Amino acid sequence: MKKLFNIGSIALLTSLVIASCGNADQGKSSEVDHSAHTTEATAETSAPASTPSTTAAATSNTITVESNDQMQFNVSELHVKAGEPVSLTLKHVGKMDKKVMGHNLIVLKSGADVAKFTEEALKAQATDYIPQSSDIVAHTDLIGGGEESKIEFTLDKAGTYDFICSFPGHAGIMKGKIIAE
Ligand SMILES: [Cu+2]
Repeated sequence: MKKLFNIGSIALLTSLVIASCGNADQGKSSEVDHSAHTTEATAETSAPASTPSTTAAATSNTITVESNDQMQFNVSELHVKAGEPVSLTLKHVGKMDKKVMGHNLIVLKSGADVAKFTEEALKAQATDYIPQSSDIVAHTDLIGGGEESKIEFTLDKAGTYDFICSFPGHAGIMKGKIIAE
């Protein structure tokens, strides 16, 4: 029964330890310390409970990705189910025109040469920097501030797929991975 509380109580115990460090006048602080150490040691071997989960989005085939005037996507890793349709909406939450700070989101085939693709994209100004390429799984439109573009696609095979914004100069920062499971 005691083990059930291990994971959930790490944060509490940590704060107790911190509190006890700061409050030397607390008579029971050493007692708390001992239990904290024991619990932490157990938790370490049982589960990666303290792994940060802020960027690891839950697996979902309905996705909204935001892009902004600072040349950023708000996510770098997406998890979807393989073999099922994915509905992805790209939003530009900034204000700048697409000619200056345009964004798109291009999903590339697993194993595609991203650097090579990015070079090809540079030459494709006439088609909003979306080149004729067999490496593309799906792509949104190029959008500017306040706009959005929605696409649907299916990643048939489990694996890792790169996504980028192909607007000139953006792919180095505006990139990420879709993991199909
Ligand atoms: Cu961009």
